Amino acid sequence: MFCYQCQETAKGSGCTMRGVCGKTNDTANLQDLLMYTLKGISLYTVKSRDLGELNVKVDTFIMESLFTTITNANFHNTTFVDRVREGIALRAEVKAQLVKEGISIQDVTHDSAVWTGNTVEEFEKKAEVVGVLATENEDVRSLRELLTYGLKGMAAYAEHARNLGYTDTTIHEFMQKALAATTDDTLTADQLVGLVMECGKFGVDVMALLDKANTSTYGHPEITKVNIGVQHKPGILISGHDLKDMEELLKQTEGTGVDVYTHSEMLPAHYYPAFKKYAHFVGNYGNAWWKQDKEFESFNGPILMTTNCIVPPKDAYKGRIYTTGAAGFEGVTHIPDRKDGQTKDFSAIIEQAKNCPPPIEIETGEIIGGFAHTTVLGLADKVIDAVKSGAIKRFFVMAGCDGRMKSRDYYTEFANTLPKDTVILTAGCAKYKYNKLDLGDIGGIPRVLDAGQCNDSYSLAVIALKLKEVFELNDINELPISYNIAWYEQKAVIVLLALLYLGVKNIHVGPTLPAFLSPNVAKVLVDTFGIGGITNVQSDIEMFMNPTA
Ligand code: SF4
Ligand code: SF3
Repeated sequence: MFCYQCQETAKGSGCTMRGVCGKTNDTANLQDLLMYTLKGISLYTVKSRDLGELNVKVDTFIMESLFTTITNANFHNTTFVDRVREGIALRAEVKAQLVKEGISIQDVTHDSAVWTGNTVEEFEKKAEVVGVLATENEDVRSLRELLTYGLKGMAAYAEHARNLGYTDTTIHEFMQKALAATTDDTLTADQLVGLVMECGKFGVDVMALLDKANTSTYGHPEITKVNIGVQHKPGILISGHDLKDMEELLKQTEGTGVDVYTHSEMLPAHYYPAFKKYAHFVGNYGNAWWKQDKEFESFNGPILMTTNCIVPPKDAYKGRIYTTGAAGFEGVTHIPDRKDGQTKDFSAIIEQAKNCPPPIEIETGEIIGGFAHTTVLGLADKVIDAVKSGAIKRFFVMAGCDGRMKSRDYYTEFANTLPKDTVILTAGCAKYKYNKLDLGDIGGIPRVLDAGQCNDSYSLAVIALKLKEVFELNDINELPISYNIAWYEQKAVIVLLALLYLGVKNIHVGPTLPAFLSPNVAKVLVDTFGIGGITNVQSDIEMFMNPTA
C-alpha cells in the first residue's frame, strides 16, 4: 500500500505498512483499485452525456464510490470488492450503450478501461500495480492526487445534497472528466493545474448546492446554545455529516423514551429550525472525531456513524456501533440505504438503545453556534459598525478539521492568544480545539462564530464576499480577514480549492502541508496564491495582524 491522502500520513510522507488511521494494507489496495475502476468507467462516459438513465446510474456509482475512499469513512473490504465488481459490470454496460449509439470507443485503450477480473485474488494482484506510485513523475503524481482528493471531497458533499433531492449534473460531468484526465499522460503540468482550479469552481458549486439543500429542507441555521452535559434517559449518538439520516433518526426515536445526542461534525444539526421541535434531541456529546475511542465507551448507548470519521472501534463499544451510507467497518452492523423512497430503518439501533444505561456525563455547559451566512448577514449592521469603529480589527477563518497530532494544540493556543479585538470564523470539526474556551464577545458578537460543518465553509465565503461588497472593495483580499486553516482529510482539500477559486490569497494551512504536494507543486501554490504553513503562535499572529508588513 501507499497512501498519503491525509494530514496524519506516516512520517509526513506516506503510509506503507498500515495506515495511521487504522486502514490495513489490503483495504488501502482495494481502495486504489476502486479508484482505478472509476477512472476506467469515466474514460467512456466522457464520450457522452446522452445515455439517459445510464448517466445517472454512473454518476451515483462514482460519487458514492469516491466517498467510500475518503479517510476514515470505510474500512470494510467487502464494500470495495463489491464496488470493483459492480464498476466493471457498469463499465461494460456503458461501453455497450456507446457502441449501440454509434459513438466510437476505439481510442479508449487505457488499461483502467480494459482490464478485467472477478476474484478477490485477481483484485488483490491488480491493486498492487495501480496505486498512487504508478505515476512515476512526482509532479504529475502530485497534481493528479491533488485533483483526485478534491474530487473525493466534492463527492461527499454531492452525496449529502443528493440525499435531500438536490443534484447538479455538471458536477458529475466534471468529476468524470477529471477522473479520466488523471490517466492521460499527454497532459502538461499547466493543464493539470487548470483542472485543479476548475475543481475549485465545482467545489464552490457543490457547497452552494448542499447549502441550498440543507437550508431549503431544514431552514436557515439560527443562533443556538447546545447543551454538552447529559440527560437521564438512554441515548443514541449520531456522528458524521448526513442531515437526512439525522432527520430520520429523530423521527423514528420520537416517543420511544430514547434521547438523541450529536457527536463531532453532527453538532451543527442543532442549529437548524426543523430539528428544534424534537424534545428528545438533547445535546452534543464529546469532542472531535479522534477522541471517540475515549468517549464512546462512556456514552453507553448505540452510536450511528453516518460518514467519516470512524476510528477503528474498541471492543468495549464495538457492539454498539452502526454505520450507514458511505461509512463501513468490518464486524459492525451496516444500516442499508433507502429503497424506493422509503426511509432507512433505524429500529435495531433504537431497540438496543432502550436496553442501555444513560450516558455518563463527561462535561457540562453549553456551546453556541448557528452563525451561517443568513445569521451573520442578519447581524451585518452590527458587524460593519464594529469593523468601522475598530472594535473588530480582524477576522480569522479557522475552518477545517481536527486531528490527533499534538502539534494541533497550536490552534487552541492561537485562539487563546489572538488579540481581544479579533473574531474567529469557523466551520468543520477544527472548532473543537477552541469552541469550549471562554473567549468572550465584542459588543454582543461572540468571538467564535461557528457556521456549521466543514461544507459550511461556504457560508464563510458568502460572508466574505458580502463584506467585500459592503465595504466597496475590488478585491476579497483587501478585507481584514486572515485564513489559518487546519486540514486533515479530503473535504478540506475541496474547501481549500474552492477558496483559491474564489480568489482568496495567503491562506495558511496546518499543522503540516500536505505530503502529496511535491516541492514544485507546492512552489506553484506559494508563488501563485501565497499559500503558507504555520510556524509558532506568536510569530504567526504578528504576521497575520500586520499583513502588509
Ligand atoms: Fe495513512 Fe491517512 Fe491514508 Fe490513513 S488515510 S492510510 S492515515 S495517509
Ligand atoms: Fe472532521 Fe473527519 Fe474533516 Fe467535516 S469529521 S471535518 S476530519
